[in-house]
Amino acid sequence: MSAASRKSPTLSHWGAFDAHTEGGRLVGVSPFSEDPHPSKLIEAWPEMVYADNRVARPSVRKGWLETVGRGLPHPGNGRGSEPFVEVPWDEALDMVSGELQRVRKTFGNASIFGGSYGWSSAGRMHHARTLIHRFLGAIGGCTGQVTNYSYGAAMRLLPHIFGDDATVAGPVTDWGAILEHCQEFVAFGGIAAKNWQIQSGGAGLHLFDDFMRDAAARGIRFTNVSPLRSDTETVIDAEWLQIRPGTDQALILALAYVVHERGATDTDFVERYCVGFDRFVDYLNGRSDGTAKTPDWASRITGIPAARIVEFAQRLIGKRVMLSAAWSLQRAEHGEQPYWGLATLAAMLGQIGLPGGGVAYGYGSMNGMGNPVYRMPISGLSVIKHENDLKIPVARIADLLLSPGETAEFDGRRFVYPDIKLIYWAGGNPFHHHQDLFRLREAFQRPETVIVHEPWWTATARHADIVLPATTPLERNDVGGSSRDPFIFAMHKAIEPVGEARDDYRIFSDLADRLGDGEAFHENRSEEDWLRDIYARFCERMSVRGFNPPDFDAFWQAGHVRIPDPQKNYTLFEDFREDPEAHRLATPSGKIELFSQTVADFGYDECPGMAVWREPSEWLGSDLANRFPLHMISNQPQDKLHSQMDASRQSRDNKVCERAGLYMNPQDAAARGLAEGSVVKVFNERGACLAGLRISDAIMPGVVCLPTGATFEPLGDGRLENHGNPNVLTKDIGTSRLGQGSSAQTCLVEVERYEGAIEPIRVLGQPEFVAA
Ligand SMILES: Nc1nc2c(c(=O)[nH]1)N[C@H]1C(S)=C(S)[C@@H](COP(=O)(O)OP(=O)(O)OC[C@H]3O[C@@H](n4cnc5c(=O)[nH]c(N)nc54)[C@H](O)[C@@H]3O)O[C@H]1N2
Ligand SMILES: Nc1nc2c(c(=O)[nH]1)N[C@H]1C(S)=C(S)[C@@H](COP(=O)(O)OP(=O)(O)OC[C@H]3O[C@@H](n4cnc5c(=O)[nH]c(N)nc54)[C@H](O)[C@@H]3O)O[C@H]1N2
Ligand SMILES: [Mo]
Repeated sequence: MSAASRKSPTLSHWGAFDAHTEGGRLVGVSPFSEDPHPSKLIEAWPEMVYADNRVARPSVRKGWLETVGRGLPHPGNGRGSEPFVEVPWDEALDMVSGELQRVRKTFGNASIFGGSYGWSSAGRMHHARTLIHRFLGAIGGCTGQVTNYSYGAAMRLLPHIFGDDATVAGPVTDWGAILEHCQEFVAFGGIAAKNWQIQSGGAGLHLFDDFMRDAAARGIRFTNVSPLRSDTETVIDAEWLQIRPGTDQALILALAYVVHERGATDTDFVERYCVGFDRFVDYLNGRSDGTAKTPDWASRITGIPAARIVEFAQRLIGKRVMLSAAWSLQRAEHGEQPYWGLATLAAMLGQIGLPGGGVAYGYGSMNGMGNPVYRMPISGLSVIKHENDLKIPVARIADLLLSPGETAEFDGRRFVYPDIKLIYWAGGNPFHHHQDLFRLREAFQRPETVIVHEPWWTATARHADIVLPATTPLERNDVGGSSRDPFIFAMHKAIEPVGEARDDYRIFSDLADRLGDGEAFHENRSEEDWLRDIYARFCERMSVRGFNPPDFDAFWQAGHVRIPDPQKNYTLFEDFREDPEAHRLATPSGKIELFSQTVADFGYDECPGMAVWREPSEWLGSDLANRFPLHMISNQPQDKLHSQMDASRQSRDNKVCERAGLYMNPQDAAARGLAEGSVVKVFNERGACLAGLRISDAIMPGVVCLPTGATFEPLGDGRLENHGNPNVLTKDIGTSRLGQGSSAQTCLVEVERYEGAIEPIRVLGQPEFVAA
């Protein structure tokens, strides 16, 4: 290595790695030496830090400078279509602090929307979303967001059933217990290998391949209940049960019907550990609503032959069964239902609390789900509490902006949408994550000012008024790790900030100083002070467990510390099963609530007090399917994290004609005369996007799949998107009034050959700039 060459350890949501630099420039990466199956996604870093779409300097939308920036009214348009003007940092910071001051004085802190949902980057200190909440808390507060896009509906539902959300948020029964004891692993939505590359907070270990190899060797039987075969494409030889999207609950109810009819319900279990089974049985056999949930009934809804449903149910009887569902299942209208249904079925089979059996949600959805239970005790800066504590359910962002003063319901409560005058976002990309993006685009025109911190010119940055360039983790020091991984990582700054980028911490510190709240935000601490503090708190918590990590300097030098592996496998609800009195659940009854009086009392017909089938507004059995006969799944992209790294070679190489690939069954393609590799138009009443066609028999007929992540590129002022962003098509409604989660998977479309002129993709470069 030459004198100017260096290797610096660091971490991202897609894995730990060493950053290689030469002469101060990032030239390559090598995976963390202890990771058995590192993700190739880390290879995108060198091109991403210098990508064409980096934000180089603070930038302000021209139309904003000429209106709100001069004390004139906001005309209600211009975002996302006007050029930017670059300004010096001091001017930009004065503008942002002046605007915050004006808005909080004139309209109050509740008119500032600082929910700022999004993944930010790995690293505990420089976690943008935490920092923005700390900053806005320090200056008097804001309107925030609760729950998440990942499993928001489940987060609210499951505490009513189990007393908390551990079945979805973890720790769940680990793979060790599953491998040793499980016979039948049922995976609704599969356990997609692509998703295991990712861990929020980053991971040193990618163990999925090893778990799958072991499972195959032990002959554990896997059933992939999904519209996509690829959801279990690994060494396991899973049986593929094709199901119409959004109909899983009908299948689950029919499985329960067969189990009960065969006298195989574990009555001891449902009596001793659960409440409400009788109410559920009345519904199951049709006594309460006139419809028995038979295999024939479910077959008409799901498209699965009745005989196959019977055979499937019989296979589960008398076996050690793990019932699992991907988080995607609840990202749909009535997404609460299949989760409640699976909990009920697992209870009927008497599996809950048995090693390797029961129910849990999210195996395969993210790297650490099912890992040994490390409970890595690492936490970053705290947020500052404030009086304006209204937090809307995260996925109701467009409703919030479009309907100030209106009342909405959420998990048994009512709240009123405040009138938002200023949006502040750091570490998230609503023009990636939200549904019905043309509606969001309209909603985003409403406030007077939109401020965004971003390393890259994302669609959200392009729809902002003031964009401040943020550093990437490679350009700062940090400490990282995830509760689901055994490592705490020293994240060394590898290169100087690119362009004029600054850390979010420094930006917020300067703003807080300008607003007179500096000390509350930064406590006069430097980056190094905070890193030592984060590490000291980690050491303190580990020493209570009898493990004494090395001192900070030794840790920093080594690059990581590994904490001990747990001594035994983990089984969720094992203690409750052993002694339901001593380990009462935090539900009103202390037991598993197959019927919840609390939920019933909310009076939500779409989410009553127990697991039921409710028809979604869009599915292959609805009238709308006559006009839009294809169900569109928009799953997580294999070649990036959400919209992050869309400009990388890995992401671009996977595109078809520069656009996201739309997967379609050969039958559907033939019926429409569509050719592999051609540009198609995907459309419904909400909008349309262009995509590149991929014909594949790994997807069932009647379903198309357009993974998320293509950067939103509207063409003109209409409702046509150029790049293959599925969220111009998805539906923006809550899962139910209970969960109010995202309903991204509830979406019918039609696909046709695209006859118009094909414009090049421009959104992965710079926006337009003009002089002031
Ligand atoms: N149709 C459809 N839509 C979906 C989903 C779906 O299944 N289907 N899934 C949903 C799910 S589960 C999720 S979690 C969301 C994800 O949605 P998001 O989390 O909003 O998506 P990301 O692209 O990860 O956005 C993170 C942003 O933070 C920026 N960033 C990274 N590091 C820093 C930093 O240090 N400072 C600052 N200021 N910014 C930084 C990145 O550049 C990126 O733009 O999408 C949701 N949307
Ligand atoms: N590579 C990569 N990995 C990721 C992410 C990423 O962006 N890239 N994002 C991470 C994040 S934030 C999250 S929350 C997790 C999400 O984890 P998941 O929600 O598990 O991931 P998805 O890929 O959205 O969905 C998994 C599969 O569910 C199936 N599915 C969809 N709808 C239905 C349905 O109605 N019924 C049935 N039976 N199956 C259905 C689809 O075929 C899809 O492939 O992934 C994480 N992992
Ligand atoms: Mo997510």
